[in-house]
Amino acid sequence: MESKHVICATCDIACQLIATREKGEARFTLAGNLDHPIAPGAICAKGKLAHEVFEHPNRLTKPLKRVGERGEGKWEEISWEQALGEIAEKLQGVIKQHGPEALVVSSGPWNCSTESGMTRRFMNLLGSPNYLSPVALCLGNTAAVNRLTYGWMPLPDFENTQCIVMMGHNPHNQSWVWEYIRLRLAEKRGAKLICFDPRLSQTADRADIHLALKPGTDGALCMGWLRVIVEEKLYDKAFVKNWTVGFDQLKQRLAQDFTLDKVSEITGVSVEDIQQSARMYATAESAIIPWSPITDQHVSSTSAIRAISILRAITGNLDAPGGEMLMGVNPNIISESEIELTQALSDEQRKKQLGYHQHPVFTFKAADLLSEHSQRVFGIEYPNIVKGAHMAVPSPTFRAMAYGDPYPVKAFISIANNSLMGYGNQTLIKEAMLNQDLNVCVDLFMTPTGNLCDYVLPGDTWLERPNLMDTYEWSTMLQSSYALYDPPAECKNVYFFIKELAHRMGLAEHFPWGTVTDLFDYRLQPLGMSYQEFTDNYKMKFSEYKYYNYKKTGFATPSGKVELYSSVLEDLGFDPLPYYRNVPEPNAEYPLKFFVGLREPQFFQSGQRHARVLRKGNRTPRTFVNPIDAKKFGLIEGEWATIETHVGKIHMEVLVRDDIPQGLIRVPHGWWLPEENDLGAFEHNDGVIVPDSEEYLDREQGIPHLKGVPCKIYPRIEQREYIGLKGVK
Ligand SMILES: Nc1nc2c(c(=O)[nH]1)N[C@H]1C(S)=C(S)[C@@H](COP(=O)(O)OP(=O)(O)OC[C@H]3O[C@@H](n4cnc5c(=O)[nH]c(N)nc54)[C@H](O)[C@@H]3O)O[C@H]1N2
Ligand SMILES: Nc1nc2c(c(=O)[nH]1)N[C@H]1C(S)=C(S)[C@@H](COP(=O)(O)OP(=O)(O)OC[C@H]3O[C@@H](n4cnc5c(=O)[nH]c(N)nc54)[C@H](O)[C@@H]3O)O[C@H]1N2
Ligand code: SF4
Ligand SMILES: [Mo]
Repeated sequence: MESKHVICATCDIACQLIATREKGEARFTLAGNLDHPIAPGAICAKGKLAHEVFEHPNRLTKPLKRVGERGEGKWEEISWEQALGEIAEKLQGVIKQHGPEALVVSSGPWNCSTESGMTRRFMNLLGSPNYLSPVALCLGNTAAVNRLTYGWMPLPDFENTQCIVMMGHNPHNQSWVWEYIRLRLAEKRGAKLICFDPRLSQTADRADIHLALKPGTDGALCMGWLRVIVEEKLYDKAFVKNWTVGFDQLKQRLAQDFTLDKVSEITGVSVEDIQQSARMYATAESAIIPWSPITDQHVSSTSAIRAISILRAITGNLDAPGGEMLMGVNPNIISESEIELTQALSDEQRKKQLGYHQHPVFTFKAADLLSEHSQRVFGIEYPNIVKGAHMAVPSPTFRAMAYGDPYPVKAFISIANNSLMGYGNQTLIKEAMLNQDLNVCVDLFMTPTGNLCDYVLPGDTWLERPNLMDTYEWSTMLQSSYALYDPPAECKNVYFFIKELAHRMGLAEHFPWGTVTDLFDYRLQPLGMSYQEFTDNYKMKFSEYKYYNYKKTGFATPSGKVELYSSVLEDLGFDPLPYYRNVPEPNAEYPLKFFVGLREPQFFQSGQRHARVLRKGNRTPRTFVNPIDAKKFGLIEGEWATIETHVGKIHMEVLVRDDIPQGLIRVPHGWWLPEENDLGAFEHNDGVIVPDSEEYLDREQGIPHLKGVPCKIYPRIEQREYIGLKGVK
């Protein structure tokens, strides 16, 4: 029997799987690795059934060139040679006329991870600062905000901790299983669990304390915790004295703006529950607040994430056993950040980054204020932690693409990202794409984004490519993955696309690696091994990590300390202390709120909707409504309803559930119907009803609010026939 290890890249958690096949068999069988040192056995249905998803008849196998109007779905098959030649020529034309900043690339951070920083290398060498990533709405923005406080993004020490705080975040056996297993093992060991969630989620149901807060109010609840911890002197006095700046200002802010009665009013959590939970967290021997995507998607995300990072720091949990580890980049591999050649981008071009002036926290404007400090502590000026650092801001970028303000953007490349559906204000993104001279995407399937493109290029899958993964510059773990098969027909690796385009744009000398394996050989030079040797010898490799590094190096902030009062935010012209802000409250016209989320067990984000094997468990987009609201708004389980905000409307099937509080409904992300002629992205995706005007954007980062937007819901008026699963193979 043959056995090989692979990394699943269907979602972003990267479970390590074992692929086995008997002699003579064509296909490998995939299973979780029971010997995994941290998350034994992790796998979900999406990983297990990857073959069915990837061998699907809808898989793109040849480069396609648009022959009809954009969106009409008429294509001709062309060669890579022709596609690359024409794309390069058009891109050169755009750059000649409008400058390199007229190119925007939106790159899905995870699935194409074998590009190893090449996309940004290409852009930096060309001179475009306008790299965009959907991690702006996920871990990327958290990493940027964490850096403001203590210079890096911490990794929770699940294995040694005594207390875990889950802010909404709800991993389970079909969602981020790798993390779920670590969480369950910690719970089994006796670690306490506190959960913030408006709804009774699986995690909330197991928690020692469930705080059923109102959506969007996590930041305020954290300020309530800080108030209790400061007032009751539950903080680590020596750490605060020696390693922080701004404690007195923080104390004053808490005293003035965050009485417990006020926090209770904002959050809907009782004063006693705030006190009891804060004490449980602060007095635990060690505690973690694992990153939560929920606080990435609030109108006051920056403040919420800052409050979380301050909690970690003043309770003495930074870089401490069972706390939050500040690891720095992996010393065994040339980091993506180094490969990206960020220094090649001139100051003049950096300042043109879209969003730089309005919402600077994850743009170059903030990164430039931290670069010398990162260099001092971690030996790297521009760490691109989780591929979300120093990037352009989505809303200003799509506005520039649509309206040419502040300057024209005329070429758009989308790599392993369903860009049309993966940000706020989908109507604007469509307008933006329609106003381009060139739209290109690289994907496995035709998507609503691809449908608006001029060229659609066929990618390879994680079963078909080698991979090396260094946790997106976040920790010192390195994993490798074998390619089990050759990619079918004309399917190619993202590295191939970038390299070939770069060669045609006059950048050949900077892309000397023939294949992605050559590139991995280069990246592994610090370890003195080739990719093949590494993969034959290791499934994963950890580098030694010692706690309390900061005692030797200080923190990678301007003061060298943990900045409770952020000098970077102050320099950028924002409030240096966390504050609370929310979107407008429901009113007579929009009496409810919706949150985007509760990930679909069967799919990753907007993916896999074409695959019957997964769709049969989840046929249609479904909103969850409380029984009282269902009655009030005339909704019937199993029938279609329309959900409307002041920017758009979409349609979903109704599911009546009593785990949703009254006044709040759930809208899932990523729904379209590949089997329908119009693909359904404008009928069903959350992005259509997510506003991106300033009152719905986080001030400091400009990301949209997904957790509690005023809306209305009513039975669908014009019913429509869907092909449904009949059309799904
Ligand atoms: N409106 C809205 N936007 C969101 C979110 C939301 O809830 N609502 N969630 C945000 C979050 S949390 C995240 S993490 C991001 C996720 O953003 P992404 O990870 O970019 O997810 P998708 O937008 O679904 O696009 C992924 C695309 O990659 C393709 N793909 C999959 N595997 C491969 C591969 O191996 N090679 C290639 N070439 N293509 C591949 C899929 O077919 C799919 O079209 O989106 C963010 N954006
Ligand atoms: N099967 C599957 N797994 C996935 C994904 C997928 O698409 N499919 N996507 C992956 C990705 S990229 C991400 S980012 C994660 C996201 O996954 P999670 O972090 O688990 O997020 P959700 O599943 O959207 O929702 C989790 C909970 O947030 C609660 N919630 C809603 N609003 C708020 C609020 O304002 N505050 C708090 N505290 N709670 C709130 C909801 O009630 C819900 O129970 O899932 C990952 N795992
Ligand atoms: S949770 Fe599922 S989809 Fe995500 S990496 Fe693991 S097996 Fe793959
Ligand atoms: Mo995410």
